[in-house]
Amino acid sequence: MKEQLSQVIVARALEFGADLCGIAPVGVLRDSPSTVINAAYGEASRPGYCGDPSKSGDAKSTIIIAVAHPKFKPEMDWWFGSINPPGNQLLIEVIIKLKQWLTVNYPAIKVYPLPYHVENGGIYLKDAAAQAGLGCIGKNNLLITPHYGPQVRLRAMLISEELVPTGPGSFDPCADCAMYCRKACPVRAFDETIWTKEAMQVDILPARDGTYNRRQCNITMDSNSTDAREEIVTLPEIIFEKNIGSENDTPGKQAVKVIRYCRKCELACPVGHNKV
Ligand code: B12
Repeated sequence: MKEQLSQVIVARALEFGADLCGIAPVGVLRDSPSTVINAAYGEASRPGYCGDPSKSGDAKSTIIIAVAHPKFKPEMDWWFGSINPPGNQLLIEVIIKLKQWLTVNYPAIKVYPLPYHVENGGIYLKDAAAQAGLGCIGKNNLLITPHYGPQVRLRAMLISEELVPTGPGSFDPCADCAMYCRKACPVRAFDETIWTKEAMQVDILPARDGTYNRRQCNITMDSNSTDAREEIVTLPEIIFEKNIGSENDTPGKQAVKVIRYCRKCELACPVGHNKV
C-alpha cells in the first residue's frame, strides 16, 4: 500500500509537469553532508532544518521533483527583472498542484511545501535528490541524473506519511570522467582542495573530494547579477501564466534586466541527452 502510494505520487508529479520525482525519508536529511558542511561555513540554517519544527515536525518523507533546464532552452534559467526563472515557476506550480491533489485525495496526510532557500526553512535539495535516487553528486558538485545530466533544477515538499523511498541508487558516471566540468570553470573554482574529511569529520565532501571553492563561485554569480543589463524582451507567456508573486509585471515587450547565471560546470558535463 505504501509502496503503491510512493509510485502514485511520483506518477502524479510527472503528470503535473515534473521531469523527475523521487522520495526520501526526512531522517536522512537531518544530518546530511550539506547540513554538516554548511554549519562549518558559518552560514548554518535554522536548527529546524526543514522549516519551523512546530509546523512540519511530524514530516516523515520528502518528495523531491526536478525540471529539466536543457542547454537549448537557456531561458528556463534566466531571471527577467524580478520575475522568477520560468523553470522555477514550473517547479512551484507542480508543487502546488501536488499539494492540492494530496489534500483532496488523502486528507489525513499533512503536506508542507518548502521554500527554496535553506535559511528560510528549505532543505538541501541535492542531498534529498541523491537520497531519493534521482542521480548522484558529481565532480562539479551538482546532481547528475542519468537522462538529463546536471541540467535540472529541484524543489521539494515534506509530507507526514512514511513512504517507501525511491533511492538511493548506484548511478556514477564521474568515476573515470576527464572532468570537463572542472576545466570549464572561468574562475577556477575547482582547482584547489578546500575541504578534507579529517578537518570536517564527514565522509562526504563538496564535489566529492572537497575540491570546490564556493566563495570563488559566488563571486561569479554576484557579477552575473551586477553586470546584467536591461534588454528589450518579449516576455514569453509561460512567465505570466506561471509567475508567482510579482503582480506588477505586465506581459509584452519591455526592458528588463536579464540575469544569466553561470552554468559552465553544468553545461560542460557530457552526461545526459541534451535534446531532452
Ligand atoms: C547556496 C546555493 C548556491 C551558492 C553556493 C553553492 C554551494 N554549493 O555551496 C552559489 C550561489 C555559489 C551557487 C552556485 C550554483 N548553483 Co546553487 N544553490 C544553492 C542552494 C540555495 C543551497 C546549496 C548549499 O548551500 N549547499 C550546501 C553546501 C555546504 O554544500 P555543497 O557545496 O553543495 O556540497 C554538498 C553536496 O554536494 C553534498 N554531497 C556530495 N556528495 C554527496 C553524496 C550524497 C549521497 C549526498 C546525500 C550528498 C552529497 O555534500 C556536500 C557537502 O559535503 C541550492 C538550493 C537548495 N535549497 O539546496 C542551490 C542549487 C544547489 N544550485 C543549483 C545550481 C544549478 C547552481 C549553479 C549552476 C548556478 C545556476 N545557474 O543556477 C551554480 C553551481 C555551483 C556548483 N558547482 O556547486 C541547483 C543545482 C541543480 C543540480 N543539478 O544539482 C540547486 C539545487 C538549485 C536549484 N534551483 O535546483 N548555489
